[in-house]
Amino acid sequence: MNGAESLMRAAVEAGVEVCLTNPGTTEMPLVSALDSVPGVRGVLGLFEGVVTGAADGYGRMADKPALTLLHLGPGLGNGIANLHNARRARTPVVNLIGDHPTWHRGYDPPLASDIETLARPVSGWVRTSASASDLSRDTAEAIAAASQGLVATLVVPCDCQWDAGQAAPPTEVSPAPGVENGALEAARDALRGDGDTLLLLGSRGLRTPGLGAAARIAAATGCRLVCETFPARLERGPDLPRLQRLPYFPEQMQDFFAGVSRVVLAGATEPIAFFGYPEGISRMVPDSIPVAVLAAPTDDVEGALEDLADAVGAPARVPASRVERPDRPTGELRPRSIAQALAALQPEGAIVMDEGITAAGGYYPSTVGCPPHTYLTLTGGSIGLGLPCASGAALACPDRQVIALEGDGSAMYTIQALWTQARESLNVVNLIFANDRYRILQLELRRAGVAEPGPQSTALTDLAEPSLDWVALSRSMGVPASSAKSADELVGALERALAEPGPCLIEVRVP
Ligand SMILES: Cc1ncc(C[n+]2csc(CCOP(=O)(O)OP(=O)(O)O)c2C)c(N)n1
Repeated sequence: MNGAESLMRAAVEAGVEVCLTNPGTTEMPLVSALDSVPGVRGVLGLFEGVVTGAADGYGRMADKPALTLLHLGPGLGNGIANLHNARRARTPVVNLIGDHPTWHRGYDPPLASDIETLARPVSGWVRTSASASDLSRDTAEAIAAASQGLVATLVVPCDCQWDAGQAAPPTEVSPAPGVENGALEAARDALRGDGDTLLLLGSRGLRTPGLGAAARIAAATGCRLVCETFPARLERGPDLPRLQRLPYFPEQMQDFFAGVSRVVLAGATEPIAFFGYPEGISRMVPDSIPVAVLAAPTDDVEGALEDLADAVGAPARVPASRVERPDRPTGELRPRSIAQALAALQPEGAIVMDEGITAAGGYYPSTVGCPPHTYLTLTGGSIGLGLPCASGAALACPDRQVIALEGDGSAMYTIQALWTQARESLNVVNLIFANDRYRILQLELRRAGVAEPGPQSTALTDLAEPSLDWVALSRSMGVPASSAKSADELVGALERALAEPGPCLIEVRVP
């Protein structure tokens, strides 16, 4: 058994099943260990942003890490934008970064760089293995660290992969910590106060058990249930409470908090403006509104919500109130009709990855009446996550229908994900909102007071020259595709796509 094989065995023993990779020469022993040690499915991504984004989607849905296997500093560098999103989502991910043999690094060969320094801003755990005999223990520890909701990065020099390795037992994963002393009482007292109290949910508070407890709390206290603007993973469905979602723009968020008496945080952090503007506002909850922290995102949020429900004397069960699904839309394509088509057709168990930017704005409110589904969003604002993340979710949940809502500008960052979807027969319907522009940036220009953008501002936010042919792009990577120019065409294309297994792309020609 060489070091690479000992690493792969440690991964299998810790329950790892998938290795997403774009490998190179320094990863060859690890690539061949995927053959000699059965149990880990190797999946090729044609760009590292696809690999890391898919690892994020996989980890969010599987609740355990996938491995990524990347080629030295440049390979990691290409994957950093989506590792940033994974870090913000607190997704378990284990990066294995191949490096030159330990005795070769000092000569500064062309591909040498400071890998740990590249890894640190996106990783909660970083280590470089010192010898082959350390690889299995380092891997077990990386997996245990990642399982706490971290990106863990292990740099694996090539000689450590090919030298003789040894087995190590799996490392125990400690359970999420309980909440701080006094947190439960503070939250309970806040919920007993008069006025409009918000229970702001995030992290595991957005899973079914946490939402069930939150519904009980709301039934007992009359508080409003709210979720973060960009949840990593939110369970939705007719038996779950309908959460209001914090809006995106700061002025909308300020309106949202106007009249609120107090806020209780359960797995969410205090809301901060996504961007700072000249008004100089960062904190979205005004100073006059007290904020009680029931549980931090990494705490046992579900347990804390259950305890809080009991502490406020909540009923054991809260009856669900049903909402009708809309009819299929007809006529012109508009953001509202796109949302309505999805609300009418989205199947039970769907996993929806939303990187639709401006065209998907209506999706969340329109789909309250849909059967149970999971909602994933762009946690770190680094676009190019949607298609990879949807692919990773489909790898984790092959029996579920995945739907990617995708802006055309965002899609172009990691469009190679389509090839991986085709090769792995992933059940993803990709909706590309083809508005031929970076519409959000055009809105931002207007918000910045630019009434008439100049030629450069126009050119730098416009994608129409030349226009992208999404159907051709998709087909070239093995994914069947069609185009929809009206609501009726979208409904027809969606119905056909949802009836077929495997990936498919619909170019949605947003006016
Ligand atoms: C990695 C990264 N680069 C650039 C940006 C800046 N940015 C935010 S949204 C956006 C354009 C999104 O365009 P599209 O996906 O077509 O959606 P639309 O705005 O048209 O709805 C850009 C370039 C970003 N957020 N992340």
